[in-house]
Amino acid sequence: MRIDIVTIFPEFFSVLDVSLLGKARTSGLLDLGVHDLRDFTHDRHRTVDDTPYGGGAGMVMKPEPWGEAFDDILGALSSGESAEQATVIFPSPAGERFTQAMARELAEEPHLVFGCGRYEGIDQRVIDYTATRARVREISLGDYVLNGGEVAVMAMIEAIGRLVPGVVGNPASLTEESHEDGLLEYPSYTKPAQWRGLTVPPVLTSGNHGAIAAWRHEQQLERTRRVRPDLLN
Ligand code: JEH
Repeated sequence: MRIDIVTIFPEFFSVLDVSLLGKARTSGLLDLGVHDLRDFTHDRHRTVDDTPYGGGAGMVMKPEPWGEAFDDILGALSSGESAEQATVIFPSPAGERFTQAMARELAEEPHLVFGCGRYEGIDQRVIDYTATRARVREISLGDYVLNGGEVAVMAMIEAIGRLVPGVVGNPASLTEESHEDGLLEYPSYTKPAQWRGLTVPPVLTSGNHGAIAAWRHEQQLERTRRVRPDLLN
C-alpha cells in the first residue's frame, strides 16, 4: 500500500519509522511519502493561510499550495495507476466517524492520500476540486476537537496499517478480531500468579478450557454492560 501525507508538520510523522509500521515500511509492505505543504508555496514567507471570506475568527488554509501538492502526488502516479484509484482523506471535525469497519475497507485500497488541515480548516474548493480527480472522504476521528488533522491521521494509519496483510506479525490475532462479537475484551493476566497480594482468577489456571471460555464471555458481557451499554442492541 502507498500512503502520502500532506502537512505543515512533516516531522510529526517521524514516529512512523518505529514499531510495527516501521518494519512494514522497511520490508516494502507500506510505502510512505510525507510532503511539506510549505514546499508548494512561492512567497518568501511560505504562506499557507489567509482570513476567511464572510468573516469570523481564525484563519483558513488557502487553496493554491494544496492544489500544487495534489497535482504532484496524483499527477505523477506509478505506471498503471490512475488518479481514480487514489483515495484522498481529509480528517475533519465535520466528517463521518472513523470506525473499525472503515479501517478494514481502507486497508484494501492501493493508495491513500491524507490532507492534514490546521487553523479553521481548508478552503472548501480544495475538497471539491480533488473530488473531481480522486475518491474523496472527509473523516472525523471522534467527537472531540483537535487542533489539526495530524493526530487523527496517525491514529487512522495505525488502525489501517495493521490490517494490511503481513503487517501484523501474528495473523491469528487479526482472525480473532474479525470474529469479534461486538463486545469489549475480557481481562488478561500473565505471570507471576501472585503479584503485590493480587492473584490471577483461579479458573484461568484450572486447565478447564470450557470453563475458561465461559468465564471470559461472562467478563465481556459484564464489562460491556457496565462501560459501553450502547454496544448491546
Ligand atoms: C480538527 C482537521 C483541521 C478546530 C475547530 C474547528 C467543532 C463543534 N475528531 C477531530 N476533531 N478535530 C479534528 C478531528 C479529526 N479528524 C480536526 C482540525 C482539522 C481535523 C483544523 N482543525 C482544527 C479545528 C471548528 N469547530 C469544530 N465545532 C462541533 C464543536 C465547533 C467549530 C475547526 C477546525
